[in-house]
Amino acid sequence: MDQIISPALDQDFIASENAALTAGVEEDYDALGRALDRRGIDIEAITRAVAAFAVAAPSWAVGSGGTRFARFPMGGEPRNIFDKLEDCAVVNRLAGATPTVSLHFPWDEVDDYKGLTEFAGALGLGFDVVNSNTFQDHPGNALHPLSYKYGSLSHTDPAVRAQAVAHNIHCAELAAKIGAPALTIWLGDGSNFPGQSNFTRAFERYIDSVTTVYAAVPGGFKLFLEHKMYEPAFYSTVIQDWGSSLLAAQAVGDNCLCLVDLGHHAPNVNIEMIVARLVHAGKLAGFHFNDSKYGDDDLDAGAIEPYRLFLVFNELVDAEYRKAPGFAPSYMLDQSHNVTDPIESLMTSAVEVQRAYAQALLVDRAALEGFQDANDPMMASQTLKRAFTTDVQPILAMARLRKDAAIDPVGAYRASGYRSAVTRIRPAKAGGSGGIV
Ligand code: RM4
Ligand code: MN
Ligand code: MN
Repeated sequence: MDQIISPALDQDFIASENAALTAGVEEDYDALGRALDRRGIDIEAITRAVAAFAVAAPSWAVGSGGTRFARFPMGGEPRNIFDKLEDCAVVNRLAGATPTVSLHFPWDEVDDYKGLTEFAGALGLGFDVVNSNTFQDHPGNALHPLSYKYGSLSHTDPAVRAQAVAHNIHCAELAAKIGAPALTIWLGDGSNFPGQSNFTRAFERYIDSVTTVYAAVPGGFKLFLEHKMYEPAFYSTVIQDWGSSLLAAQAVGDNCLCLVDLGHHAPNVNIEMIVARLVHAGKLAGFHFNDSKYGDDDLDAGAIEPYRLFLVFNELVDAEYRKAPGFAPSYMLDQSHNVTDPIESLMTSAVEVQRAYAQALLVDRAALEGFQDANDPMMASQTLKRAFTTDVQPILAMARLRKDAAIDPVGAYRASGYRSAVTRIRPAKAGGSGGIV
């Protein structure tokens, strides 16, 4: 394997990039500390919580994404999971918030998982929840001889269902090899035309298949069901909403939970309320963070609706504050980058997710509860707005500085020349086909 010779991973380089910015960060941090102190908030407690906050990077997001129409490859695209991990290490090194990577199988399959885990460990990375893939065919893969064109876990043909079940069990086995705690199942099963599929029978077949997977995985290992309103199916999707997801998770068992991908809802859906309902049901698996204006746009977190991201975190911090039983969501990014450098986008998203968390930690929960009980909507909404409009940038920068990450991750990344370095090492991939990766 070629050796990356970029300074992006080098501590001295990051320290030298930080040097010119440190005095400004300290000054802003002290000023914010005094302002928060007047509100009865200890800035150090917030900074510690932010520094401890982590969100997994998706292995599939470090290459250029595509639209349905085209894909425009960039220089230095990762050729395999090892290259992807190197890119993810840069994201983590500079932004200091993504110490784990979420793998996608069979895209990321290798022969030697011990070697893969050691390779990741040497880059300072671990593994988070893994993902299965029965939303496309895998030509040449002996484990997938049958086509998923008409579905997978809910397919009418028991042989295709069995193949999809076996793949998910296989993914859980791979997860165990790399120390990943759960498997997320998202599938494209659905229909394009009214009448094409029987809603009830397809849902029952799906539950039956997931129950078979669940019975085969070790106790304590979790299955996350990911709903998505539409795409690739454009009329109906078997697990199209949180209601279907919750019904299925409840039917399958205690360790089967519901994963919320922010881009998988109709516009205007109140996602933060879905979060509250899943917390109530003890079934919130976690998130795929991204942002969107229309559909599953997979834009950077907080790029379009930062207030919505804050409101989601407001529910999460509220659950923490109320000590909701069993509350331990997994956080992952899930994005596709068509016009930006994926490393820059992933760092930006990680920072935005941390920002929403920091803002939500600033909400005066006792005051909010008082305003809610007193039916004072003006003061209640102002309590949220006050937290949201507080500029927490000095907290985020200080948390990064203390972790030896970059105060300005994108600035340091550009100064490092990493993209040009990997472009020299990794030959450009030809091709202009559409598709997610
Ligand atoms: C889907 C969904 C899944 C992800 C794939 C690549 O839309 O969000 O989580 O695994 O894309
Ligand atoms: Mn997703
Ligand atoms: Mn998606």
